[in-house]
Amino acid sequence: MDTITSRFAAPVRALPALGTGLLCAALLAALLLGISVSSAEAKECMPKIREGWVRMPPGKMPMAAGFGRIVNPCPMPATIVGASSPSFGSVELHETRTVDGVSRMRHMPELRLAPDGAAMLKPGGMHLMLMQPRVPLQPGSRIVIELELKGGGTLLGEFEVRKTTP
Ligand SMILES: [Cu+2]
Repeated sequence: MDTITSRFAAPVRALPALGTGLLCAALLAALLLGISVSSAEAKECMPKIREGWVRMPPGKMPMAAGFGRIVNPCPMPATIVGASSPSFGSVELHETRTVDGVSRMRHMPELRLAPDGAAMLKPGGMHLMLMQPRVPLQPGSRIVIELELKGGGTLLGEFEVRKTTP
């Protein structure tokens, strides 16, 4: 009698196990399809502007350059597609290149940051071209520059005005 009971009991015991398996499959599917979950996490992770500074232009030049480091600590790539500042009428991302011994600047329509990557903005390389100043630049003062990210979102950076390269 005992043997028969256990024979019948076996499939019954198997049912909860099957149920757990289905639940696991459902969870796995939710994880695999959980694109909304991962993008919500990605939105919380944002690139950051570090050690921002603005070089005081010589004399009364109507433009200045902003430098610093843009770091992307996120597992997703990020692309900077624009820049602005309350202190300037126009801000552009530029790259300086020496072609045939002549230093030239070119407007960069976008700057891509790899996951866990960084971009260095420094004299002689990439920089933020700050044009049409709305206020006179003072050494030691701070300027806010906003970088626009592809797909929405902005990065706020503080840039200290300095007379020379640190
Ligand atoms: Cu420039």
